[in-house]
Amino acid sequence: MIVTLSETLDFRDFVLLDAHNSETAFLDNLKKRFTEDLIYTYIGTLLISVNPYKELDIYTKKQMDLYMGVNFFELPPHIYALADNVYHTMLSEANNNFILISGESGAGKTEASKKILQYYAVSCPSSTLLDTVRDRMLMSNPVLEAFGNAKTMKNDNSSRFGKYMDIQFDCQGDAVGGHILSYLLEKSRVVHQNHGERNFHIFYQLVEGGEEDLLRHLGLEKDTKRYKSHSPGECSNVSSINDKNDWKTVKNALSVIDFDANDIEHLFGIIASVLHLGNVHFDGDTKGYATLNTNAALRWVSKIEAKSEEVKLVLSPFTVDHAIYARDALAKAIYGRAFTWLVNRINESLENKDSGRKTVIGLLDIYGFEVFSVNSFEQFCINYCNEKLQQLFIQLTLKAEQEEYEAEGIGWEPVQFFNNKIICDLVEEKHRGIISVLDEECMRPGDATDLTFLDKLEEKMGNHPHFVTYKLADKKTRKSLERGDFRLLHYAGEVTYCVVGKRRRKNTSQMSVNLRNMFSGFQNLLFYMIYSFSIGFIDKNNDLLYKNIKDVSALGVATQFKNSLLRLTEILTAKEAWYVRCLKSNDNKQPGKFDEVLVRHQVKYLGLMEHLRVRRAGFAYRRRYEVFLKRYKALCPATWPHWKGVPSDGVEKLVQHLGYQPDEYKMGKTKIFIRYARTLFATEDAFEISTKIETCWRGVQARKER
Ligand code: AOV
Ligand code: MG
Repeated sequence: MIVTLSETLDFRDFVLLDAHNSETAFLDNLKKRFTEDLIYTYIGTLLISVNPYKELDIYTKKQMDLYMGVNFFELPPHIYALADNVYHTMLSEANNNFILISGESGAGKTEASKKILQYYAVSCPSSTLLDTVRDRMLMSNPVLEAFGNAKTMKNDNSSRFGKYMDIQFDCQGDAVGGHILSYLLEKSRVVHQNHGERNFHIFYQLVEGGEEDLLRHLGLEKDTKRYKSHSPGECSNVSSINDKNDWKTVKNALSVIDFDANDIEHLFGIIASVLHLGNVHFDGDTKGYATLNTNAALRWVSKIEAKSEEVKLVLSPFTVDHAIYARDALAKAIYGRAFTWLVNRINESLENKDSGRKTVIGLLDIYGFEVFSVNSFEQFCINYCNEKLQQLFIQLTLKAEQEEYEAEGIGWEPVQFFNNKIICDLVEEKHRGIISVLDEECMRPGDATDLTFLDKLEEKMGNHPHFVTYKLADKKTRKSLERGDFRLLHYAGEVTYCVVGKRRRKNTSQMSVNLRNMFSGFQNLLFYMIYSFSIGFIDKNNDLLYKNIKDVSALGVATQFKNSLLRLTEILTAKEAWYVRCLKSNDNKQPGKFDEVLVRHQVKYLGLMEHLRVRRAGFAYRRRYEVFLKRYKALCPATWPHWKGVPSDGVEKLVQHLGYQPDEYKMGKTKIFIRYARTLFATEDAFEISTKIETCWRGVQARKER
């Protein structure tokens, strides 16, 4: 298919436009396209997607076929075009790639990542053996979503864990395996949800959709309201969610991923035991200590595995509050471990044991930036993670891009941008950042409390321009703060974090020293629970169990998370990056509504205008001389079939032969830089035509010879 130049010069790629570079024009264009259900727009090869909140007829097999192997700019912008372009780059350059999908909560990241995976599943070459891998990869989604997603105030299917998935391809381009890394699951949701939110989907799916026999075996009733771990969210029914159907999907998916009946029984045993555990009730005795009477819920916990006598415990000398805390910690620990086991188990089923050379496409879909009326430790971690990804984006596009021009000796007027490194440092810097202070306070024996933690923060970072505590609140942001809160001025907006009673506890998680002592009173129950429900992810040796607990407590949760993000950044920077920036169209999940204020805010903080400026003033495309020459050498008699001289001279000959004007390109030290997409596009068209002519000519020759 050949498209004329005038057809390509529309608003679907901001870089192609010369005059429309104001923010208002940018938004007008997005809005105009959005109202026509054109949710995708490019800035060069970066894809912007605006959540339509309605089903569009653009994800059919026919659409996939349309985009397969077609030049990036030939067809209207689409997530399939990006997926296809990444795939072909990977194959032609034999390199590793990743797609960074970002945007705030509810912007459409998870949907985008699923569409990309579906595209590869349908469009890549296939064989019977590989069909299994591909089915498993696809089916890992509903399973992980069931256990790791939940309804929040922002999104009915909000990812409560971070996910990075490598899809591995062999040199023929067949998808041959995969691997998933998961990041910090929001375990606290198992025992508490804010009003209007839900626990993880799987709990409702099991209770609503589970077969009679299974529920009887697990001692569950078909009434989610009976389970205390589901309140005070109190919103088991959500119109956009069909738990019964989803249960069927998940059961089917588990069997595709090769979970046997035993695995499934254990897995749902755990889910049921977490539900029962939430119903375990403590009474206070005459001295105020917690007693755990024979309790129907606990009986079920022990009966599910039917391996033990009924458990009867008297917890002493812990108060009722402590006992509840320990119970919840246990529920979170069990669920967290089950989730880790699930990810490992899926990874086993996706593993490709063949040692042949593979290249990968990585998909990063994490929890988006979020601000609720009350924000606690989880939001702190999630928003910090988003700062890190924004920093990566800045590093790779705005910073590295401008540095590359300098390194290649290309004349360049720098484009200013806000670098959020200052906020990342505030959170993560060694010995000085918030996480370090948090760890210090958690590890400090004696009188450390949430308020001493806040005082330390005040002392260490009170002067930081992005940090506000209650003493300074009025001066810095003119908005007051409660004693017990602090505020961060994130790249994407202000967030007030509530510290008191939450943060430190959550950082030490379930495994603080005090708690460990408390667990010794709980020993039977803890050991029983983890021992009897262990399904391979915990050593069944009692000593090891305690060693395990001790190790976990040595590093704060936030520090572990920080380290895992550091490793993720290393994984990503070793690959070629592609970007999908998802925008939320409105805050009410309303189909077709474009809230200009909301979208403008996102365009601003995502740095899209700066990105466009760098792209427009700079060069849309760059290719190493060797790569450029290899692809297009047939277009010039001087370079065909081989160019024997220095590659840059060959490229110069080639582009002059093609009629490139001086303003269209620059020759760097190792690469050619092409200013406009249309230039490369025309070259690519010429290449396609020449390939077609050559194919025809070969056909004619062959017929003649016959
Ligand atoms: P998120 O992943 O970015 O939020 P999702 O991908 O879950 O957001 O999208 C939220 C909802 O928006 C989906 O459940 C769909 O209803 C709708 N939606 C998103 N993209 C599309 C699309 N391309 N077409 C139609 N509807 C769409 V979070 O995980 O909360 O950060 O943490
Ligand atoms: Mg998501």
